[in-house]
Amino acid sequence: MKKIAILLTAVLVIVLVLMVISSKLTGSVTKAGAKTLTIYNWGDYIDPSLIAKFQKKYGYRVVYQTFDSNEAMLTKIQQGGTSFDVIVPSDYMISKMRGEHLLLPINQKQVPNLKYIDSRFLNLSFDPKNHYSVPYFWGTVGIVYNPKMLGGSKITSWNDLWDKKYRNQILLVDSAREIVGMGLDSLHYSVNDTNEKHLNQALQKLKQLTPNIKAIVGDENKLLLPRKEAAIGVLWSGDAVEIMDENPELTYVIPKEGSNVWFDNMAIPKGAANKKGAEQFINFMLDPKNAAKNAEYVGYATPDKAALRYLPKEIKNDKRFYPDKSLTDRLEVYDNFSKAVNARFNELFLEFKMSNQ
Ligand code: N2P
Repeated sequence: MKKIAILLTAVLVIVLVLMVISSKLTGSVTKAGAKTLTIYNWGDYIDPSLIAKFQKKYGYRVVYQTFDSNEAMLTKIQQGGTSFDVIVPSDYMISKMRGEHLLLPINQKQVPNLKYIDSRFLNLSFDPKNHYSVPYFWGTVGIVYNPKMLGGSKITSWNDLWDKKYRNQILLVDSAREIVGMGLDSLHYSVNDTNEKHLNQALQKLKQLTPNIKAIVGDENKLLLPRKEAAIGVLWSGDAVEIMDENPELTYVIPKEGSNVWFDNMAIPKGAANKKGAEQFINFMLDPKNAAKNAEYVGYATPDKAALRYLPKEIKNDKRFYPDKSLTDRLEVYDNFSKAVNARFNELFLEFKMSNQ
């Protein structure tokens, strides 16, 4: 009898040890037994109540991490080490990651809510059949400013920013592609221009903006601009919405020389530990009510056509943030650059930043 008890205890111990080892290996089962879903998204880019709702509905534990540029996200994925289930790259980054085989195909059968997405945002050149990406938000790069602080002056172009009267008034978003792109646009070149002569001209032009720059910042712009620490911000459209909600004195403009229009997308990276959960999450975010709630919270434009009916008129009819196709057709989507060109853009941005210190 004693022998049997010892044997049973030994078997129990072995089973427990194996369970612990296997949960460590898969990495996606928590001690409580709930599977985890690891999301890697831009900062300030989701209504937290939706994460809570998703956890409750599907029983997953969500681990949520953020990044502030496509390039930072890519580096982290390339390094490996952490396995993410859902990531949110922009258009050109989807092309790059597809090219590097860093994305898993999405099973569209698991994402029936894809039917709610406006066809204007489907089958775009970076993922012609949406096999690897599902639209999340879209927007532009532009200028938010406080006319009152500028004595009623109106800003309509990138070149207005170089006006001497805006000394120490500008906050720039801390992102190479956007700022080098602004330099190129101000010279009436394409944001995708890689001609070395033009890039140098853009750098020289950007350096001339230095006296007007107060700081180069990330999401802090959403604190500083409403508080009138600066009068002008170069940033992404939805951040302007948040800023204008805090302080209605500000307004947003897409500069007349042109700008970038971008599309951010949910995707599943290679090595995802919970692909099924990732597809459930993607589908959940496309549910019209959830998409509307998210859009209202973060301020960015939703590509979810069925969500629009749940959004207040002032939001969905605001052409500054929901520009018509006729306007966005005149804007540029970023090309997917080679490693070398990317490195060149980063280098130019760094040199520009150094001249601001
Ligand atoms: C979120 C900004 C993301 C917009 N704070 C640019 N892709």
